[in-house]
Order: sequence, then C-alpha cells, then structure tokens
Amino acid sequence: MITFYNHLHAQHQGKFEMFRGELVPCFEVPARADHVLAELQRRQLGTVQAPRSFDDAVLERVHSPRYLHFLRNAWADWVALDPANAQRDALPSVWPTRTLRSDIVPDNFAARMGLFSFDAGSPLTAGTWVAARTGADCALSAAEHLVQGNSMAFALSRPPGHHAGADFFGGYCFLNNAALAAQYLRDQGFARVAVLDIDYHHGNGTQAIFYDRADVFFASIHGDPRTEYPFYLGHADETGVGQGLGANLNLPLLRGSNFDAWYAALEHSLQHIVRHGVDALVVSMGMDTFEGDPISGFTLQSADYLRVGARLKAAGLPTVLVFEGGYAVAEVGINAVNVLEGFKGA
Ligand code: Q9C
Ligand code: ZN
Repeated sequence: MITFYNHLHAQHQGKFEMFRGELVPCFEVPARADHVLAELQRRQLGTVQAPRSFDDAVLERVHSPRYLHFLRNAWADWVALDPANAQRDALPSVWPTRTLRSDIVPDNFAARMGLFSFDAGSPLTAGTWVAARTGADCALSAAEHLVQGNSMAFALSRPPGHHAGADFFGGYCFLNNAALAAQYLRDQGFARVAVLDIDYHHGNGTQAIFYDRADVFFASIHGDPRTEYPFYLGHADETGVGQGLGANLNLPLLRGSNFDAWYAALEHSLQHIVRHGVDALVVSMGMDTFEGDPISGFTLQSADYLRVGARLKAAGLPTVLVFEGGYAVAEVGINAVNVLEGFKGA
C-alpha cells in the first residue's frame, strides 16, 4: 500500500470561518492529516511517498484558467490591498447570485473572491495555493500509480477537494483532488471511471464537473441537502444531463442515519458503479460520517470503517482513495486508517 503525502499541506491554516453569524475557529485544520499520517506509521501500513509535481495543464483539465489564475495570485492580491492583511485570512462576503453577472472578472478583490466561491466558510490564507497545489499533486500521483499498473493508492491530500468546482472554491475545498485524479485516469487510458463520494457532505463540485459526461460516473452518499450542507445540490433526482444522463447517482440519507442504512447505500452505489462498466474507482474518502464528528449527523463507529474498506476492495477495481472531510480530529487517523486496513485485509 502506498500513501502520497506532502508536508506542505500544513501551509493552509485558516484561522476562522463564518458560522451562525460569528467567526469560529476553523474545523479543517492541519492536525487532521497529521493524525492520519501518524496512525499509518504506527500500524506500519505500507509506504509514504512525496508526490511528483504535475504541470498546470493537468489542472486545466478540470479547472478553468481564470479560476487557477485567481487562486494562484489571491494571497498576493489580498496583501496588496493592505499590508496588515498579511495577518488576516481572506473570506468572501459578496456573491453574484441570480440576475447578477459572472462573465466579467471584477478588478475589485472582494468581488473576485465572491465570483470564485460559494460560501464564507473557506478562508484563503498565505499557504492555501501551495497546499492545494501539492494536495492535487498527491491525488494525481496516486492516479499515476494506477496507470503504472498498481491496484490501489491513497492520496492523503489536504485541504479537501470535493466541494470545489471547475471555477469556484467553498466547503474548505480549493482544487478538486478526486476530480483531477479521475480525469487523469481518463486521459491516461482508463475508458470509464467512477467517483464514489462517501464524505458526509454531497460532493457538489465533483458532480458539477462530470454532470454531462458518461465516461465518469459519479455516486454520492451524503446527508440530505434539504437540511445538510451544501444544501443546493445532492438531491436524488439529479441523474445527469445529455451524454451524462444516468451517470449520476445521489443517495441522500436523513441526518441521524446509522451504519446499516449507510452500508445499504454503499452496496447500492457499488452495484450501480460495476453495472456502469468502469475500469477504475476514485473514492472521495470523507471521514465525517463518524458519530463523533462535530459538524455532521451520521452515527458510524470506528470499527465500521474496517467494513467500508473491505467492501470497497470487493468491488475489484483499481482504486484511488482520496482523503476529504472528517473533523473529529482525535479519531480521524484511526477511522481513515481503518478504511485502509479493511481494504488491505479484504
Ligand atoms: N460550521 C468537507 O467536509 N460548513 N467540507 C458547515 C459548520 C461547511 C465541509 C457548517 C462544511 C464543509 C470537505
Ligand atoms: Zn464533508
């Protein structure tokens, strides 16, 4: 088993996010990935390797050039507004909602942040770009490991990615690591790929990126968007469009759902994926389905993740696992590595 990890993830360290009218300490912290790494090393589960760096052209297979340009320069632009901004995170506070234009990139930085985002919970910091960039390199290196003929790789990417769309950030996500891995597999010869998103939150970014395509099947098990973030996508009636009709599967579950209900959805989604005839699987491996997660509402227990890993392995597909959410920081290492151990042992 191989894990792709880069210590530069810790450069993305937000201070506060907007929550219920207040700035609260960020849930998405560097310690999350550190705990997973420590647990991997404690159990001596395979090797840990730094990613190689991929060209920007690879990022442009998923993200728009104007978004990448914005993200690369955002911190410098923010500090240029006021040198004191170097001590402050940048959060958007204005957005082009319906009837407002999003075709013109504003000169004003605050307006630009709003154009390229969908929430005020995802601070941009001094190290956001380098962390997101190397996190994407981890996911791409894991995909490359499959291209080289291996059956499995784990991308310990941070910040997470599945809420990021082709040209927006949000939900703690900036570059869509899982989408980049899936697209890379496609470009390197895998004819059909599935992305299975098991994070508590619907992977709106990944769904949107592949919604009109049949070559990348997207399935997601998540808290019902009627009550759960990201609210505006992830309903069961979203089944794809055009060529992609039938290649999108959403399985929303009520807040409070337990492992039995969740596992039935996992079974269902994997049967769909296999029936679609895919050659590889990318898993958006969010660990915020855990009972102890502070911002989520399912009740999975640590031991359940061993079964999750074993069931993923039983699909019999070359698989990239990509780390996403999971905010019970003290347990996230145990839970994530349980998935890996279940996968390995199955
Ligand atoms: N104060 C991922 O799990 N905020 N993103 C919800 C919590 C957004 C979660 C309110 C949650 C985003 C990758
Ligand atoms: Zn999540």
